[in-house]
Amino acid sequence: MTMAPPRPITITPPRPKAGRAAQVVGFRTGNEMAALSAKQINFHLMGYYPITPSTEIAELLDEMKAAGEHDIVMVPADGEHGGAGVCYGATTGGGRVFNATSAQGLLYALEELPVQSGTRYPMLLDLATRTVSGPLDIRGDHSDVYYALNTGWLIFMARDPQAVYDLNLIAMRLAERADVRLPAIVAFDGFFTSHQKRRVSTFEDDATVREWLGPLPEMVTALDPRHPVTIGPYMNDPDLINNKYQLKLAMDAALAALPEVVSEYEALSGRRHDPVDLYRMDDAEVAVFLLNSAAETAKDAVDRLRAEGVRAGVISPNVIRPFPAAAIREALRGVRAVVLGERSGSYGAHGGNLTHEVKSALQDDPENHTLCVSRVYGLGGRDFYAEDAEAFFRLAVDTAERRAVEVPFDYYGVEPGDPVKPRPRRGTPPLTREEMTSGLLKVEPGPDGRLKVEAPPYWELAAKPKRVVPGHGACPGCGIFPALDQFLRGIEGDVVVLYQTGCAMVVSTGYPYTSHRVTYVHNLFQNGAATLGGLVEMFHERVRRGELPASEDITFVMVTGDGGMDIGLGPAIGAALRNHKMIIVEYDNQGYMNTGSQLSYSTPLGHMTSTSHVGPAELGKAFHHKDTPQIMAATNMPYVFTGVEGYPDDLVAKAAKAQWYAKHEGTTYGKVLISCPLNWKTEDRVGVEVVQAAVDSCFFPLYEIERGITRITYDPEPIGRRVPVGDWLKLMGKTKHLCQPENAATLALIEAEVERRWQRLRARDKHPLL
Ligand SMILES: Cc1ncc(C[n+]2csc(CCOP(=O)(O)OP(=O)(O)O)c2C)c(N)n1
Ligand code: SF4
Ligand SMILES: [Mg+2]
Repeated sequence: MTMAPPRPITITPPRPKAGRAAQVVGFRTGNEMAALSAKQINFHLMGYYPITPSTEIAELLDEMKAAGEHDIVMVPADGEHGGAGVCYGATTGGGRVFNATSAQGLLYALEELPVQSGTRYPMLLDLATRTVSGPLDIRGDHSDVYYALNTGWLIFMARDPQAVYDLNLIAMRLAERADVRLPAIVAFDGFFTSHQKRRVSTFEDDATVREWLGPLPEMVTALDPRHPVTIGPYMNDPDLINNKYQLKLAMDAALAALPEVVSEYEALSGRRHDPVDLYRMDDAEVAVFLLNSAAETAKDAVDRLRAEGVRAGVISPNVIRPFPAAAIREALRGVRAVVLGERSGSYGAHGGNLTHEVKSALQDDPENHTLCVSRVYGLGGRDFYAEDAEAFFRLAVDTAERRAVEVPFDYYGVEPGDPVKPRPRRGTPPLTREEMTSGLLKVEPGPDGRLKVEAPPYWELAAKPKRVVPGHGACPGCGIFPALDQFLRGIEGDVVVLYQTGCAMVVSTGYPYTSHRVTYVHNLFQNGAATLGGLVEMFHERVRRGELPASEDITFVMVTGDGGMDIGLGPAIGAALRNHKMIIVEYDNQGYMNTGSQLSYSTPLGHMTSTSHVGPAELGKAFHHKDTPQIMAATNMPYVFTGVEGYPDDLVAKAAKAQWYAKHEGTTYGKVLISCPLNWKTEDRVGVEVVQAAVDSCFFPLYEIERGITRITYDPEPIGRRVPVGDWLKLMGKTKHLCQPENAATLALIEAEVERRWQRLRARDKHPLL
């Protein structure tokens, strides 16, 4: 069947206001400007996932949403891949869509980006740039945005908070043009721009922004049943190359239309953002080519050098897709030497990506004799001061004087290690298997097919050394390490741990130091289970091949936060279904704490977080907490448990069982509720009390599922300790509002859900087939 032709598209070109619009002056960061422009555009939807340093954008928009300041549907995705999917789906529904991310977030979403551009649905993605892992570093460079160069998205570079705002509006206008229809990225420097306040002007009236964009152009939509369409059909040659050629034509059209859009924006705002920002380039003999905030720094250096008589200038594109090759070629016409500084390498390519694009632009001008020197600088947020810019200019001057490029490509700012300085020494000796084997824990299969654990009172295990030594940077009152320590005491012998990204990982390692006395591996929190699964299989294979001694006996433990069981749920389920012999232990603090207290899917209904605010138009998190133990149990893994620090004997016995099953049968999983004073807004010392109330209210029941059979290991009811859910909620700052009479309906919903899950658990406890 051939596809029905889509409904003809009619576009009403938006008409800009004649003359300047009223503006207000403020003092804002790049993230604030991103959020404000999004609010003023009043996107239909934002799909997002938190990642530093872009997280604030969603947080600010959520705060505004709670206050009723915009109508954007805020969709907290389960990861950036999901977020990009949410955005793509929403654009096929014909509305305006927004996303914001950084670094790994962009990379995790990357494969969706060509889907978006290939089907030509415009949207806006704000990228607070950050270096790509590994190693993990949250500060800014351009290694993330460079990955997007081949995705078919327009890419704008915003040098300061004002440019973030302006380019968001320019990008949307350009992206929605009938001859362009491409998604757009606006990239600004993580922390340098995302978090530093600058003086800015913004349109006083949101209507000005909406008029600037005009009505949403009509596009092929999935929401018109009378005109059914096929979006994203399977496509072979010769059509595919034609499709890609159309993308190229759209980029050409964008480049051609940009000056017009820029001029119209200038008429409205008084600010001009040409495709290439040129500073004192009219008569420049030497120049530096830099993106974003570093270019601003270099302008100061230019003024100093000009006073010395050096004819220096700065070239800095405001857009890199489409690449303004002609404008750059033109700007470099009379320049004798240029230093091309890039905040990202392209390993093995003898220069960053844009070095080659500038060189190829110059190649097309037979008259051009500019000498090009390429330097990678400022990786991982390394500062770039005016002195660094001056060093670049001196390099350009030197090159011009020599009339030759001495070192065409190098890294700038690399510090060789000091060979005299002693290497950091191991603070504590490696643990021996003997000292980690107390011999006090006995686990054996019982007659009913379930394991019998003989364990001493917890205090008798206290002699066992800690596998994580004190000195880590967890907050006072944090429950992570006390709970993990209890759990790990139930595990005998050698352990290899894998930590997914989260507080536990961040506060316990910081190159060149570590708090771990056992071998520790990190992988990003969407993929730890797969990684540990690979390591486990390698271990067994090397033992089988005789490459490792048959006596080697290691227990593999993955430590994850609750957030890691959102974004990493698929790989965790995959590991469980493949049944790798390992333990997954989740510490649940009910939020993404490492990135500043955003909601996770384990955050319960109504709880306040930085992405689930409480205000006239929003009452905390909008959906119930994820029942991760039940999800994992559905993989039919041999052993699932829940635990808390307050019941050490219970937790140790469960750890011992988890170890037995991980050795003999396959994957086991446990969820441990830990106190987090920061997220829960409690005093440091009350963590145990709050966790106890969570258990006694049956919000967090203690139980295990062993070979499919559920057993409640602590029942507060027969001993008269059951308390209402409200008694737990009133203990935390993040939930106090739920105890107010006006929020009784939400409290009732939470109570009903807790009760439903508890009664189901009790039924399962009583009936082995449930
Ligand atoms: C792909 C990707 N997206 C987002 C992030 C940012 N990030 C790192 S840790 C984290 C939250 C972790 O939450 P959780 O697993 O609950 O651990 P916690 O921080 O609460 O200890 C987030 C959002 C990232 N590093 N990589
Ligand atoms: S934010 Fe919470 S989980 Fe993270 S270290 Fe602090 S108390 Fe612990
Ligand atoms: Mg968490």
